[in-house]
Amino acid sequence: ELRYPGRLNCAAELLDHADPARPVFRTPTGGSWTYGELRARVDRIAHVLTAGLGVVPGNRVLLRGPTTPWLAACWLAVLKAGAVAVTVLAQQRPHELATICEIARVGHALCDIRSMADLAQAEIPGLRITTYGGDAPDDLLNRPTPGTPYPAVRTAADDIALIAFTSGTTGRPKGCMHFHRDVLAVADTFSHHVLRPHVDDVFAGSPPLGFTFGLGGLVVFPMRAGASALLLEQAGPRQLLPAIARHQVSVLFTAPTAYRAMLDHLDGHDTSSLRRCVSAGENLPAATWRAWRERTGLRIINGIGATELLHIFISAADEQIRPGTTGVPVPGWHARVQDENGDPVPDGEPGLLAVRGPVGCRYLADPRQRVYVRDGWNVTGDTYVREADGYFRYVARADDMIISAGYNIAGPEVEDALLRHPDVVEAAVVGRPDEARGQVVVAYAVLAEGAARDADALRAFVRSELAPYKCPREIVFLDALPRTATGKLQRFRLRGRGAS
Ligand code: 3SK
Repeated sequence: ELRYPGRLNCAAELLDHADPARPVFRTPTGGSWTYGELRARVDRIAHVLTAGLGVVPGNRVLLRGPTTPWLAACWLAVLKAGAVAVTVLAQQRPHELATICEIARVGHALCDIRSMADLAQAEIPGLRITTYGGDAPDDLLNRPTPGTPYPAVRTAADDIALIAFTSGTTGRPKGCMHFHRDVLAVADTFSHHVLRPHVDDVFAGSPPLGFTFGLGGLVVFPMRAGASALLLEQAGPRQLLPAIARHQVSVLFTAPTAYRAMLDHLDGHDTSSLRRCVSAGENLPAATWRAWRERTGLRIINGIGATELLHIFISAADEQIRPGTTGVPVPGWHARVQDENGDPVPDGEPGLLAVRGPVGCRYLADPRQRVYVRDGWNVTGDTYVREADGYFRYVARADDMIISAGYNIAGPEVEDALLRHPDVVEAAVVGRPDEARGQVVVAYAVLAEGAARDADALRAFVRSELAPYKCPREIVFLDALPRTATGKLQRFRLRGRGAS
């Protein structure tokens, strides 16, 4: 069991234990910050926040900007000053920012000068915005500071450190409150047991710091290990692949779609520095796992995480990895599959995934808390099967099950089959209401450049892979699938499209 002292400031913990001379953040242009430099910059920002801007412990501070060392430094400074970081995504639009600020009662914002337009346009009443990275004398980084170390506020281990927002794939955003100890707990469970990082590791990846997948993978995990991270503002497959060799990246965090896209551009790129490749955010199809293994020799570490639980809670390391499954509960976490009444279902049968561990869901003033947390279990909204030997296999999001003529069909299983076809780059499968059958299976597919849009041939291919009742009645070709800012597929938008 994890034990933390009653008084704990996670930012101070992350900053103070590494060798100050070692690198912590690198940038694609060759910039590098040491732990000592990071600490000095965090202290300067914390002085400005408190003495200059009047932020006091418990105040909520919105953080917005591309993935840079300065954004990470702002996040650490807010926490070191005992305030609460409210991280948002650079893609979030004015009305979303206004809703988040209203829910979290945000009073201050630190915003990269380049990400100001939408925040300014949101005209949030009472919000005091300070930019960073600009030339103005009142820019965060140009303000005078005492230049002395900033003593970390002695927060309690269960004081709130951050509020991470999730809209899931639809609906009003929910703010998930996380404690100082939670930040360390995700590093001391998933990262410690599955990644087993060491000081020479270089972390990199695509998820932004406004998504807890990225915050953990690119700031908390490397710092907890005294390692370093390459922070990329643009982190699509075309930027990631060359960066791996150039910066000797050893731990990679990205999503299944990016692994698939990287496979298409792998030729000529050296990935030999990689020793860990993490995939989360969505289900990882076994076909993608196998193709990556074949081309790189590496086993992708699949994982399921949630903003509600901060990071990954089911995964597997090294030889434990079994393609087509997510893995086993990370040490420190417990998981089971249960029915709608909260009763465990037998192994081998699908049901709702429920987890317990060092981090729990705490929605900020939101009645949906009662839906997510039932009897002390966090019910994630995913349908899973627990196999007899304890491995957890993803079936679908609970609302992605299609019931057609009495058959239960998991959309992701049909997507996996489509993705095994060499022309299919992305696929999404939903149920469309149908008078005779209740629902029929409809697939949306994105094809490789130049591939022929031949729906009949694709349907024949799926029929050769799966039972005929799972075969899509219709296949619609799209240029891109609708996704959230964090890259999750928005099936509800496809369900709303109707027939083409
Ligand atoms: O939402 C997710 O899928 C996720 C995955 C890994 C870590 C954190 C999160 C929120």
